[in-house]
Amino acid sequence: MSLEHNLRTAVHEQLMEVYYQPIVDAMGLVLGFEALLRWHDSVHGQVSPAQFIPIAERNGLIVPLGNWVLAQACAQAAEWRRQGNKLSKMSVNVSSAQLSHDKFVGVVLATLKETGLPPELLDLELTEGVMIENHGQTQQTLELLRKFGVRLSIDDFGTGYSSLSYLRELPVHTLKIDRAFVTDIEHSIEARTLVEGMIDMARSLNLRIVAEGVENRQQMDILIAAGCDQIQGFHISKAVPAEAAGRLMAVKE
Ligand code: G
Ligand code: G
Ligand code: MN
Ligand code: NA
Repeated sequence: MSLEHNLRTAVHEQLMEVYYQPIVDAMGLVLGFEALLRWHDSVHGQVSPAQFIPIAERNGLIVPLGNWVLAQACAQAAEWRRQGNKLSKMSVNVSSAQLSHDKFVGVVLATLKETGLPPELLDLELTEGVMIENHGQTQQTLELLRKFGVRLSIDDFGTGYSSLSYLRELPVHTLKIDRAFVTDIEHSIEARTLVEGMIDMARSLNLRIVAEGVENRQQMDILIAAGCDQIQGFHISKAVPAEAAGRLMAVKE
């Protein structure tokens, strides 16, 4: 059977799993998590979302799949908080096709209501390309989400468009610096200067900054010294199942 056929079955029968990658502050305390889809197919084995998300975006499955991830992640975050964990955000990736779907805002608000997660704890990650898509619709959707208190992040920052003028206008709370800009900062003065410039710029715009793909202590130290607020990457942890993620939150309120 084709990957696409199996994907359809997996989405309809909810055979996927949501894993959680921690995001920590400068002290290494877990602030929150990024929800990341994982799929183990009986024929194709472990299939990366980098492979199946583009298929789901083409055939429309991304809408039910994305709604399912959103519901899982919000329910999990709300549950962790009920258990007394201090958790300040749950980040969920959102594709262009989801954002432009006319029911998206309604689905987000209904999910928050059903799970009881405060909107300020939900962080939606969108790429630069998605954010600046120029249907007026997109901008309205983003403004509306912000009005309801939901947080927005620019994912893979620095890999998309070269014009930065949009940054001042978008209702964005956080920049996630793509891991391509973190690689090598402990060895290359040029790489380090570039990432420091990105952090300075984000700070001057009053944006929170997450560095992605942080793989060792030296990188983390350099980023924190440069003013980066939040760290994500294999140095802290890869994405893990909910139960393991729950154990990473040491602090109780
Ligand atoms: O975890 P990593 O290999 O696992 O993810 C690969 C890519 O798939 C990343 O670009 C990530 O943003 C994307 N991805 C993972 N989970 C989701 C999801 O639930 N929705 C969307 N739209 N993208 C996802
Ligand atoms: O596009 P997005 O940022 O959502 O993608 C997240 C992807 O990055 C996932 O595939 C995740 O597994 C991967 N990832 C997370 N931390 C690291 C890291 O420290 N190093 C590398 N190479 N990949 C990472
Ligand atoms: Mn992401
Ligand atoms: Na990213």
